[in-house]
Amino acid sequence: MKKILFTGCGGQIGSELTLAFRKIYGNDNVIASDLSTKVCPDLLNSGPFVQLDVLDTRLLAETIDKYEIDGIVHLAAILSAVGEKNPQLAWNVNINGTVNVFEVARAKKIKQVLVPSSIAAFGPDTPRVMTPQSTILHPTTMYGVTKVALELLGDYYNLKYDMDIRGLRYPGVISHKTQPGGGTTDYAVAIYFDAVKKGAYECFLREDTMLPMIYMPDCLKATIELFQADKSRLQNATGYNLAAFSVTPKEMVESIQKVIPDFKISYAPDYRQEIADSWPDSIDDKEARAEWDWKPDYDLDAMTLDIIKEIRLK
Ligand code: NAD
Ligand code: AKB
Repeated sequence: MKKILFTGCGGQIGSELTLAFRKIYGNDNVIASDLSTKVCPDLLNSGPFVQLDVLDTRLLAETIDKYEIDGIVHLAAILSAVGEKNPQLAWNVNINGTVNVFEVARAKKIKQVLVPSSIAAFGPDTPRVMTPQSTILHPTTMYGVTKVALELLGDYYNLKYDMDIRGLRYPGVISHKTQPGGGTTDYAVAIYFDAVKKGAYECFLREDTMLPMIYMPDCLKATIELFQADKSRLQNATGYNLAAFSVTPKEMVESIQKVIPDFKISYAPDYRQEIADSWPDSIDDKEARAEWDWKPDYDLDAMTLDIIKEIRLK
C-alpha cells in the first residue's frame, strides 16, 4: 500500500493511530483528515491534513485522486452517548458517511478499507460473558445499530465487489493523549485524569458495571496488525471481537488506589447506565488470536501504572 487516507483523525483513536501509521508508512504517505480543524498539532505538523466531511462525497473523491490514495482508515463517527442524544446525526455520519467511503473506495479501486466496529454491536439479548464472535447482534442504541449495519455492509461489499474491508469490535479505549468523543466508556479515561489532578471522581456508571476495555497501545497494535494481516487468513473480516481486560468502576478504583491511596470515588449513574447495561461483560476474541495472532500486552494494573505516570508528566 502506498498512500493511506484517515478520516476522523482528530478523535481519541485517530490522533494516535494516524501518527503510528506515519511512523510505519512515512509522514507524506498518510493523509490525515477530519471535519474539525481542531486536531492535535503533532498531526498538522507531521504530514498532510485535509478538512474533510465524510458526507461530502465530491471532496472525498477529489482527495483520493489528489493524493493517489489506495488505502483508507475510516474513523469518523458519532459515539454511543452523543448518538443517543442525537440518533439522526449518528445514523447520518456513521451510515451515510460509511456508504460514501465504501462507494468511493469501490469506484476508485482502493486496495483496503479499515473501519472499526464496537462492542456496541451487541445488545441485551447477546450472551454477556465471553461473548462469542458469531452471536446475536441486536443492539438497543442507534450507535450499535449503525455498527451492525456497517459490518454487514462491509461483508456485502467484500462478497459482491471483491473488496478488502476490515474491522474490529473495539472495547472501550482508554488513553491519555486525546479526550474521548462522547461514549459510554469515557468514565474510564476521566477517572484517571481526576485521580491524578483532583484526587476524586464522580462516576456516571454504577460501581458494579463490568465492561470490556483496552489500553491505547494495545488498540494501536491490534489495528495495525489487522491492517497488515494476510487477507487469505481472515474469515471474520469486518467485525473481529477484540479483548484485553474487563473491569468494573470499583475494580478500577482499587487499581488506582494501589498508586494513589487517598483517591476518593462517588457514583451518580445517568442515562449512560442503560447503554452500558446493554453491552457484554467480557469478550471471547479467539478468532482474532487465531486468524491474525492478536494478543494484548496490558492488563488493568499494568495500564494503571503507565497511564498515571503519563498523566503526571502533563
Ligand atoms: P472520536 O469521537 O474521538 O473521534 C471521531 C472524529 O470524527 C472526531 O475527530 C470528529 O471531529 C470526526 N467527525 C465527526 N463527524 C465527522 C464527519 N461528518 N466527517 C469527518 N469527520 C467527522 O471517536 P474515536 O473514539 O476516535 O473512534 C474512532 C472509531 O472507533 C469510531 O468508529 C468509533 O465508533 C470506534 N470505536 C471507538 C471506541 C473508543 O472507545 N474510543 C470504542 C469502540 C469503537
Ligand atoms: C462508546 O462508549 O461509545 C465507545 C464504544 C465502546 O464504542 N467507547
